[in-house]
Amino acid sequence: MTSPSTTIIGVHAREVLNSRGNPTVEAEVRLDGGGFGRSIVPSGASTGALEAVELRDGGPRYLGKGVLKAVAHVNETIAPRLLGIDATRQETVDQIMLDLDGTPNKANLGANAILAVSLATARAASAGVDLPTYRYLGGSSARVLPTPCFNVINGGAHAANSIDTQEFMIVPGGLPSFSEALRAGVEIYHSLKAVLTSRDLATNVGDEGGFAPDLDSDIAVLDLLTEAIERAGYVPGEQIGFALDVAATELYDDGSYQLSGASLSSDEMVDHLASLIAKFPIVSIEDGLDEADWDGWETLTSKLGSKTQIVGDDLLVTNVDLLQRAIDTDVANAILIKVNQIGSLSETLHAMQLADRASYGTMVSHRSGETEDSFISHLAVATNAGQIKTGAPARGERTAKYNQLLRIEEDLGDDARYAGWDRFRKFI
Ligand code: 2PG
Ligand code: MG
Repeated sequence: MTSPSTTIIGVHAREVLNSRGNPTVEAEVRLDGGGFGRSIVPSGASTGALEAVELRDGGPRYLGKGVLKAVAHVNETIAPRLLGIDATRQETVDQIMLDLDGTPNKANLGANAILAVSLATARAASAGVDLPTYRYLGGSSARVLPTPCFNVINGGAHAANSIDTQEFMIVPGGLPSFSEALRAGVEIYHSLKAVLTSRDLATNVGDEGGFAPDLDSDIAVLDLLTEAIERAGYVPGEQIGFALDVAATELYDDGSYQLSGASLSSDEMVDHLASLIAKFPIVSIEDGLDEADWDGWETLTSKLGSKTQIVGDDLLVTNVDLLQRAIDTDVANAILIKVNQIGSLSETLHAMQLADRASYGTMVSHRSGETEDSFISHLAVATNAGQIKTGAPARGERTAKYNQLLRIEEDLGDDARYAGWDRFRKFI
């Protein structure tokens, strides 16, 4: 019996739209044995300065946000070089593209061009060997359904409201399975809407599907969420915890942090976060400080790192060199994983492997500008990451990921394990 052939015979890209109505790159890869894979690249709003370059056309078309250059790079430069390569050799495929680009940050071809092909290759290869993508990438040990962190209140760069902290997430770690956790998240989301309505607060939503009312402090938001959780019949601190993404790089201005009308030093920010942890069951804090404030991050980690997860996003941008620096200096204890921050699947997996070796947590993440592509759901299970954040349990581009996790849970059957609180330092 011969094995199915996984040789690449076609690579094609086109311009499509993301959830913010901006263009993005979609790529397709075809194999000679019939395998086919497609992927679409997401896009951030609160981006780290050291992220790989998202190539946009400029000019009047789509207000400068067109991606025809990146599309042409796939069709004219990348495609001819990948024909004849075995799609199951992901490292080879990615390395060919990195070499073609030749820059440290993918500025020539664009990380959007490279990533689209990288992920489509993995999809085509899994189709070529007739395996779901999570199993193809993760092998027989892939079976952990991640704990979802639902971003139910949006602020910062993701909403036009008065809330400075970017994301307030509810974390149903105390439920027995992923599907039950999802149900709890949905029930609390609807309960939150009722609480907002009863207070005459707006129920419009931000970029990630969470509500975007005007509230004037982090405590006011967390009090509201506590009420919503209780009204839905759940117990905060037992079944449900909180996670924050402060996205503090966006709040940092001229040496201080502008939060809820106050101007705070780095130490005062840490004190503020410590006071929130003391009052609420917070299991994770992402980007509590600016991406360049490495000294502050050391203080943040030493003061709060034993009590809660400290996640580096803009600080680490899914980059092994920055993660190594964090490990060496005892900064953070978890890394946010965003495929388009680094721009290829192989490099994403390298960052996750390094994090694992250093006992850093890994939270797989969407972007605020998303698409119907649910690759990250497969990635989270393949790597047993144990955590995912992909917005509120509402809006199609967010539910696409949660729905894909439901399918994977069903596919795994009795083998499925729910991460629950496993990956968190819970409420110490
Ligand atoms: C973040 C992300 C995703 P953006 O900061 O973690 O929630 O936002 O995609 O805008 O960078
Ligand atoms: Mg973030």
